[in-house]
This record gives sequence, structure tokens and C-alpha cells, in this order.
Amino acid sequence: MTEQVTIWTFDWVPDGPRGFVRDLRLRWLCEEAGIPYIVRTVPIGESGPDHLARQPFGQVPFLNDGGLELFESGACILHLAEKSAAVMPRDVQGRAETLQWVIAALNSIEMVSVPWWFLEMTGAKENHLTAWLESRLAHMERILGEREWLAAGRFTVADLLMADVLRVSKLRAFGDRPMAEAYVKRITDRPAFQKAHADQIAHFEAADVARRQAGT
Ligand SMILES: N[C@@H](CCC(=O)N[C@@H](CS)C(=O)NCC(=O)O)C(=O)O
Repeated sequence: MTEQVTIWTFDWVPDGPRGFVRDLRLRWLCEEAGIPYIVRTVPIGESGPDHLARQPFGQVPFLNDGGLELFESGACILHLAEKSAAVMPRDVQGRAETLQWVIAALNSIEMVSVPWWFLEMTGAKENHLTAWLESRLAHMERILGEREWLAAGRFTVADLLMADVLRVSKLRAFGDRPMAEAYVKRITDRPAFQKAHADQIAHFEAADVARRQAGT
């Protein structure tokens, strides 16, 4: 029997990252594509050899699909997206555009936004990445003012990922960008996101209860 798609995440995280742990990208993709899945956990803060064998940086998420083992949220959602035309166009042009915008989300926006966010969180006096980030977000604002969807004229995995990258609270609070705001709202209003998000919150709330019962 084919092993069910299994999404791996942490057993618990503090309140701050809840709703943003990247297993959500995989859950969301599965919800959009109608792929059944289960969620399993590794302990936070202790990346043992089993975890490192699955995710060489000791991070989450990672994925099992049958005999396949994958890490990197981008690679995982691209693999899952291939299963459904609902998120990955089948025509050459639409598929290429979709891949292009997936890479853009990871390599042109998140490559800047995550280090910027990290410097903000550390309370650095001056964030030298601000001008770089502003430039990238200004381009996104223009792009999102010109089109409803990033690729293929419809919702794809590229919108899922770009919205997930842009929805980070600190980014949204950074400057007035109505097009990006409307885009994030529209994409995250989708029932698939709402379910994935609620499920992740419930997963970590259940972990709170288990920890209280265990007295930890
Ligand atoms: N590039 C990786 C980044 C994964 C990542 O940052 N995971 C976070 C949780 S959302 C994590 O495991 N943080 C703990 C750590 O970096 O040690 C991906 O997209 O999968």
C-alpha cells in the first residue's frame, strides 16, 4: 500500500511562530489540491540523527510521499503541486510561469524579507537591508496592481507561496502597500488556507495541553 503523504513539523513551538511554521505551506497545498495527508512531529530544540537525516539543517518541514523523502518547503510544495492541475498548470507556458514565480517568491522576495525580518527582531539599531526590501516590495506592489494572479491567469502554487511570504506581520506593517495587502487578504481568505492555518494552531494548542498534563 502506498504510504500516505506525511507532513513533518515540530511537536511544539511558542506562540510567536504559530500560524507561520512552514508546514503550513504543505498543509495548504494539500488542502488546495485535495491531497489526503497526516502530520507527524519531531521534538523542537533537539535535532537528533533521525531528524538530521531527513532535514540536514535540523529544520521543519519535511515530507514523506510513498518512498520519497523531501525537505525544503519550496521543494515539497512543488512536488505536491505536480499532483493537481488545480495548483500547477499542465500547459508548458503556464507551468513555466508558475515555476518562475515560485522561484521569485523564494529567491527575490523571501531571500530579502527573512534576513530583514530577523534583523528587525534582534532589535538592530539600523537595518541595512531596509532599502533593498523596500525596492523589492515596491516592485511587488506595481506587479500586483497590474494582475490578479502571478501566473497562468489563475490561482497557482505561485500565489500560495508568494502570499505566504508576504503575509508575515512585520512585512505587512512595514509601509502602506494596498495592492499587496489586498492580494494577501484575497489569497489567505481561501478556505484551504483557513483550514490549514486553523489546523496548525490547533496542533500547537493540543501540544500545550499535552505539555501541561505532562507537567513540562
Ligand atoms: N528553507 C527552509 C526553511 C525552514 C525553516 O526556516 N524552518 C523553521 C520553522 S518555519 C525552523 O525549522 N526553524 C528552526 C531552525 O532553523 O533551527 C524551508 O523553507 O523549508
